[in-house]
Amino acid sequence: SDKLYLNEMNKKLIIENTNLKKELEKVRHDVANGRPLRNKNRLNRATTTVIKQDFLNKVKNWFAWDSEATNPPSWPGENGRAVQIPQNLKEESKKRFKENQFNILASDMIALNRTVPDQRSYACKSVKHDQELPNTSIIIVYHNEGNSTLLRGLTSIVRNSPGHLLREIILVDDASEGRDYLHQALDTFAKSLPVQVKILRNAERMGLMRSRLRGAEAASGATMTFLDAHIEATRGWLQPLLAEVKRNRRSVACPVIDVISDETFEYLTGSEMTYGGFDSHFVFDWVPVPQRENQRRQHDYSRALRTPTMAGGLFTIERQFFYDIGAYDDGMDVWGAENLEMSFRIWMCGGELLISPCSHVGHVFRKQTPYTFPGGTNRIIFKNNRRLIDVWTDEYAKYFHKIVPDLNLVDAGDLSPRIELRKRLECKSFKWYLDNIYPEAPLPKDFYHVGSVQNEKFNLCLDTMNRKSGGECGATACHGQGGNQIFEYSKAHNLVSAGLCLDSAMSAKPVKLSNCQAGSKSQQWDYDNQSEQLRNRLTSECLAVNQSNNQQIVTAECDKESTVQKWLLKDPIF
Ligand code: LR7
Ligand code: MN
Repeated sequence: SDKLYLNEMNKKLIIENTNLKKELEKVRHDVANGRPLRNKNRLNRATTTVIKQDFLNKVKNWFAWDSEATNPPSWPGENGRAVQIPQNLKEESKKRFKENQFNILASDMIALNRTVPDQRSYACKSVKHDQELPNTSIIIVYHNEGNSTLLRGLTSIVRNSPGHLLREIILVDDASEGRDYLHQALDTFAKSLPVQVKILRNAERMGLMRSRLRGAEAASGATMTFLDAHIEATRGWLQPLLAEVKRNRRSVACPVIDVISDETFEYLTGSEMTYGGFDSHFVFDWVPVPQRENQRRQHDYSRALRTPTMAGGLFTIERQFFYDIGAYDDGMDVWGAENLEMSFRIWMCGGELLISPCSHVGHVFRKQTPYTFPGGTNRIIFKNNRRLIDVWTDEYAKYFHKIVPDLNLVDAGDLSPRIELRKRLECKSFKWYLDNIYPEAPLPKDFYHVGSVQNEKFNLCLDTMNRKSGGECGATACHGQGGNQIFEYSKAHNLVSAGLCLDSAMSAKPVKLSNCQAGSKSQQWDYDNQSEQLRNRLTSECLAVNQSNNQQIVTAECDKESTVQKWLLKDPIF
């Protein structure tokens, strides 16, 4: 079964792709006519029973870990192109999508060493890196990962990293179920790589945080580079990350994360104009890089961005600094919230979190997780979030508990070790973080009121009804539970909930929830303490309960006597 996988791959390619068939015929022809093979000495030790030896030699050449070796451009997915699934395999590819929540058949059709376009800008290519960079241990944890995605990730790392900078690759199998290929065949593949690979296998599911902790314990490099298991590293990806850590050992450096399509495995360049933030519910989000940050880096787009948060999966950190700053919270389970926890911690406790625009790594973005959350998704996510919020966000913890009241249904476990850590490291306040690192955060900061907005006569409170931007604002019976009835009345005179602004562009029409735009008059309201009215600055009309439909909020000509126009700012959180 030596090189079984590789042979399997080629078998598939031969059978499934007619272009490839032609390509292979050419190779056979070349070999038969005695044309020399390139890089003979770099060939792998692969053997096969399926494919003739002369042909295989050429194929092995293409599989060389040498980054110069390229495949015929007509091969599926080459140069980052989308894969076309043949008609007769479409049904199967759909059926098997849920195994990984991506199209594993598309991935299987792509060579492990496919090339993707060099993602670096001209400015990045001309950066001269220090020759003496610290080395790194790559740490990849996975639970039930696809085969070709994992192997292509490993291949891309080896092909695109200077060998002397790769201390080792550490794989942590987080108790994958079934999936035979993750055992002996993976061991064999790992042995064939020109880098030391350690494979640790958890006896029980530990979740990604504790798995990464286990991987870190086995690492010996000067730095550690954490990666997800469905990635493709691109040309020159590693040096910029290591250079940042060398410049400042308290820097944690992320690549730009490019998108590998979950359907076609097309390689799409990620934006260098967005970086990490979070939404109004403390969920990681990509947000536009603000002007202030581009000014700070003097519009040199090869310089790293100081990002408020990281996505979590892909970053380089000095090995000792990882521990100095508190590693991971080992009380977190499975998935989620560890990315913001680490982001807040890095900034608040004296580190620096960066995205290097010169480092690009592709990641298969999935719409859902393919694996289980033992004990229930919500319970785990809420628990992790409590461990993030309750330890790191000071007065905002109260706010978060109000907007997500269900948080209180779960046990956060023992927080004292993390609170202790925060004290020991003498970390700064969350307010400091918001003021200095993430002033654009969608959290109430300068406000008159955060709480409910209530019409007493009808016992109705403004309610987002969980609607998205463009939806109508609603009103429901005041329940005092917070959630969707929490609104901020800001000093900029916006009424904000879930990051959306109450917007009344047209008189007498239902009031909408829109993306907030600084200075937009349709989103500005003046509250009159005396008359208890909220007057819109664009239409000069007043916020009112729709008399013919209680659930709806409109504006109407201001009338001090009108009971539907009277609003009280109640239940302040801060
Ligand atoms: O129980 C588990 N055990 C594991 O080993 C659950 C997961 N895992 C592995 C999993 O197989 C994968 O290799 O952990 C890795 C991350 O899980 P994904 O790929 O299902 O997560 P994701 O890509 O959807 O999520 C992002 O957010 C997570 C929050 O906990 C992690 O920080 C992921 O590493 C992170 N991924 C990225 O940052 C890539 C860019 C995505 C974005 C935005
Ligand atoms: Mn992932």
